[in-house]
Amino acid sequence: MVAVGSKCRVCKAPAIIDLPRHNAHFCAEHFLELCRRQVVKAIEKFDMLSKGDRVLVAVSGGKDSLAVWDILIELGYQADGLYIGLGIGEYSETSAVFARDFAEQRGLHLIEISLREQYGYDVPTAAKATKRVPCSACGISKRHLFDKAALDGGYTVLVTGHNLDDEAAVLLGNTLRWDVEYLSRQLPVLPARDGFPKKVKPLIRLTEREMAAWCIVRGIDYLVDECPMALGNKHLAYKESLNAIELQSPGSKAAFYLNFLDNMAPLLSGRSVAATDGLRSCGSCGAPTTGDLCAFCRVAEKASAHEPVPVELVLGKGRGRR
Ligand code: Q46
Ligand code: ZN
Ligand code: ZN
Repeated sequence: MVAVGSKCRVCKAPAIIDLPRHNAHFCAEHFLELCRRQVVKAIEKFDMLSKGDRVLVAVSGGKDSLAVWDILIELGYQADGLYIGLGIGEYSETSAVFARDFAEQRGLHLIEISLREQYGYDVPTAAKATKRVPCSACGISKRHLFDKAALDGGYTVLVTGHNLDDEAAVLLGNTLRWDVEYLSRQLPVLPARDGFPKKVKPLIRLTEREMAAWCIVRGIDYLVDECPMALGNKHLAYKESLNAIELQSPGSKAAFYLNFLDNMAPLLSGRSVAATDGLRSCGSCGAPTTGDLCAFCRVAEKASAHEPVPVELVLGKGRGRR
């Protein structure tokens, strides 16, 4: 991770990581400090959280969501975790173990929801039954259950572990299509509104590599494997393209996304035409929707009536847009 003999920029102790975009090396202690500082900066700048908030962290068992939960607890926030069993074969079984172990070892509260046990379907079956790409069926299910768990549990904010790489990749995709609607909604904070909790992304100033390093230094075991459904999707290709640019020109990725937030997002504010008025209650679950039934209930209705589909049948079909 770092050249032999490199020294920490702050204390001159042997470095454990080099961060080309900061043009510096760091020891373990000062690397952790830098990560905490970046999270605090994001939280303060975008008014994401206050100490009185009851925080619910969406936890997947991967590095980002466990790291953000860990950092928020360290920073003194009151934060519970939420894990959703998506039924994606071995990937889901293993990810659940990492999420549970993390919570148990630290005495934290983890809420668990199983799509199959509680709603009678899983992501592979939903993909097949609704003829959607798996990530689209998955996203609809996760978003609905995150919102519901946050509101039912009386949480004031829902936190997700989206990092700088994730957000920059989505931004690249939206920019390549000049998708003004998506661009105008690509913000690190979505305020609470009727039927939706406030949603925030405190890791937007930290990269995937930094979050992996955070977990290693802090002794957090996480699921390294990507979801098998993500294989071959455009999002990964965008990440690779941005990494190639970053290698040539360190700091480009952060500038691309963070300067978008500073310079471009304000120009787009108010451009979203997504229906915010005229929402009514879903006839089945009561969630806000434009139709009679919300997207989740439509997916759940079809998928739960379908015979279970093994994960291998729908592998590598790619992810929908966010
Ligand atoms: S879990 Fe679900 Fe992701 Fe897997 S099926 Fe796609 S959306 S890739 S973050
Ligand atoms: Zn140091
Ligand atoms: Zn519904």
